[in-house]
Amino acid sequence: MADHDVVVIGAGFAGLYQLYALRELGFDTKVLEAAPDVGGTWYHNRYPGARCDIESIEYSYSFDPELEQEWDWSERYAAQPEILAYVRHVADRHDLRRDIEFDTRVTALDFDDTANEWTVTTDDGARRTARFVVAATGCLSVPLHPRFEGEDEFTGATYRTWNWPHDGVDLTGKRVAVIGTGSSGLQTITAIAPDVAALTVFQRTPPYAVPARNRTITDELAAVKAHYPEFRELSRLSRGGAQCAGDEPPFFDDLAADDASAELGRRWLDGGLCYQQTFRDLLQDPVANELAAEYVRTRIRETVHDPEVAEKLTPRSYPIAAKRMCVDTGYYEVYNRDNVALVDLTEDPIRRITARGVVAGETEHEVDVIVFATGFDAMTGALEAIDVRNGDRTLRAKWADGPRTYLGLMSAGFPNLFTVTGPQSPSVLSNMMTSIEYHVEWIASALAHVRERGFARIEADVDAEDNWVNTTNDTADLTLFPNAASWYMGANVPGKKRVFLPFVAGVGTYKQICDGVAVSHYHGFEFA
Ligand code: NA7
Repeated sequence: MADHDVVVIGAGFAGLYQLYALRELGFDTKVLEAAPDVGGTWYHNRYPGARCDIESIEYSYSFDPELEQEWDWSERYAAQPEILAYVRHVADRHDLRRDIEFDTRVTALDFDDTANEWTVTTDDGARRTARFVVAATGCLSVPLHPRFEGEDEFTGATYRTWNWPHDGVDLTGKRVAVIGTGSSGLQTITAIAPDVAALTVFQRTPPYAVPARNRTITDELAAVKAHYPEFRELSRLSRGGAQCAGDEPPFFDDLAADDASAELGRRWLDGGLCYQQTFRDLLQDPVANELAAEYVRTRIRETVHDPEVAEKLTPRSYPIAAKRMCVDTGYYEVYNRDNVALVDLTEDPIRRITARGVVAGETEHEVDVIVFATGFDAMTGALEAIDVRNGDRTLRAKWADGPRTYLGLMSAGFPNLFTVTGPQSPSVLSNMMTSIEYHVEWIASALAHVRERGFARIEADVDAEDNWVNTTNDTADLTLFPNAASWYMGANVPGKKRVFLPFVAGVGTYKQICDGVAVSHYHGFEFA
């Protein structure tokens, strides 16, 4: 008899809802969380300016209609403290903490093929057994710590955006270096620039950033609350798990040149990631993509006064939106400040860190503080950090050439182990909340199905998995995504196999496929 029906790993948005959903079905469920509290991403990422790049109206749970009505988001894009307050509120509201063990990191999962149960080992050496495991381990939860020569010699302070001190850091009057210009770097840079004495930004690849047009949303929220269920349903069927204002985007070739530019202008004025959906084929048609990219480049030139700096900030080496776009509030304007300097690492790579600062090219940049905003081992990192075994088979070995999953939900050879928003599902290409809720509910239904029929195990079929892996790779190859060295491709992690990790064909399409699989008696899954 196993200790639990289900162990869920992680108490972020996914783990919390998985606990709620399984509890509702009467499964004895235990959540194990490495951090001291709930929140996942939003527990850890407390750097200055940390903010979601999906709109609050969409980036929230839909499973609790009363909560949906009661909770008031203050801004179009919520800042980290507000999101963390929301997660905590949900945990308290549904009394979830009583089934969560905090400060407990799962280090190993070992499947007993005869007893059909997992042994879950944690960093305190404890072991517990569970019939099923759900890895709600997050897509961007394993931070990268690139090692720079001499880092230990630095006499100033170093911080990482991923685990920013909870009491904050007073950077007033300090000379600060920020390494990394993804979303975390951008938000940090924009937030701290007015306070610091000097800010030196070390940029390897310039991002494409679109304006957030952030604002208070009292009236908009009230309007959506009046028909939230219908609103959510549209999001579930949409491409990105969140809606973009206006009609279904046109195909680029259906537009006259002036109309195409006008569409880009309209999306730019609306702000946010919907810019990348200006044309339905923006990530398939290189001409459409280049037009959208050039539009942003022109905005950068218009905004940044120094043409040389503007050119360094201008992305040219990859298609727009093939790497995650950033949503900014005054990022480019920062470079018009006298106290901000940009170092282009493609011209002057970081050679080492010294006691006094960062040497890039031939120049030593003296600073008091270095902030690392250098990204994550995305999508596979958290699961591969756990030693997952079934006899002499390990998940790490199986995934050495890229993840292999069926629907991004299970991996053949590892029965009774599910992943929420795992690789080869839409996950990071979508509003995570929509994808999380879909997976949680799908997994809960699958477990109810297993129980009702008296089965002890569910496992992905190898042929179904091979088909799915081919489908996800083939559809990614139809797009411009593989033309960028992005974390979607694993390209930011030295030695990681470059394989496109998420499913590109959209949340609505994915839902139709997975709904169909469930209805057809879980086609492609084996039960015993
Ligand atoms: P990202 O988007 O992966 O950004 C990491 C940044 O750090 C990016 O600019 C990297 O450059 C840079 N980087 C990484 N390693 C190095 C080294 N060794 N030297 C210099 N620069 C480096 O992570 P974020 O945390 O900003 O954002 C993650 C997601 O969170 C984001 O997409 C949203 O979904 C929210 P590169 O581009 O690889 O050349």
